[in-house]
Amino acid sequence: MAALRTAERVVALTGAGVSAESGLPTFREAQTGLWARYRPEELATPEAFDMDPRLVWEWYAWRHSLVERAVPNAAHRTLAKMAALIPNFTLVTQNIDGLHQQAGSLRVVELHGSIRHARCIREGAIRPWPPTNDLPPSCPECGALLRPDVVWFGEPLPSSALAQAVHAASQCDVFLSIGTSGVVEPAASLAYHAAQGGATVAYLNPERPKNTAPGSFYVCGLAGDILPALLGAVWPDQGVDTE
Ligand code: BJW
Repeated sequence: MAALRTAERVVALTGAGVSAESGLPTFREAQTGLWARYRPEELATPEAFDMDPRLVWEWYAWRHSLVERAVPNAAHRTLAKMAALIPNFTLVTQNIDGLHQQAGSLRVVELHGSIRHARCIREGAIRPWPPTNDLPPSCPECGALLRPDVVWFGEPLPSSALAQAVHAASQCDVFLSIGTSGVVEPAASLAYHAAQGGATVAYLNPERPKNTAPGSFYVCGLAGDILPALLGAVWPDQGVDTE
């Protein structure tokens, strides 16, 4: 907490746990209903899309419908407030749901893309999210298949987003890893870059992530509880978000 009070450069890396309290399932928790028989890791791959684009689109169409109904929670709102209080604050997210931006965070570094748009597999052009009554959808310009504009396993992350995240992590005073299991690379290594650069690293999660950076701290709890409490403790005049 003392480190955060005096920090000039802070990086927050968020994962699916930050959106859990907005009603969005985390990536690795059991899926429900129709989707209970599939592992997300097997659907979020270029191979799955090549084999059965309709199935992969149906999964993303379902998730898109959840995202459209979701609203930011106290964790998203608190991170947006922190950005205004810390001289150099970088919010890096693995989430594709856009809830940080909806909560008022500007300059969000999206490592894994966004479910808000689609992309033409032939030209790479970004297209609006298509109507999902006839799946898989085609590019309105060239007729090739569209895909969700997200990063699947085995695909490179957007180079500028990754470079920004690595740079910010290597230079920061405090690195907060929030609501992520820390199993997916290269996002999981950002905490190690931060620790190597001398930052105080803390993991905020209801369960201890598997690989934690040397000398790091672990705070057990839900993001929607811990982050407002942290904000209230470090900046008492900000009040605590209890909604
Ligand atoms: C709460 C909570 C509450 C619950 N409050 N918390 C090095 C070693 C080994 C393997 C690799 C390596 N480097 C690369 C790899 C391969 C691979 C990888 O990491 N594999 C591992 C699984 C072993 N990585 C890649 O393939 C990446 N690409 C790459 O490296 O390319 C290199 C390349 C270069 C040049 C040419 C070609 C290639 C790409 C990774 C893309 C990941 N994509 C996904 C899907 C995105 C789209 C979508 O959402 O559908 O991203 S996979 C999925 O995992 C998704 C997530 O963003 C990501 C991380 O998941 P996250 O957020 O951590 O979620 P969960 O569910 O795991 O955890 C949630 C946590 O929240 C839990 O701990 C809960 O307890 C907690 N929680 N409620 C706070 N209320």
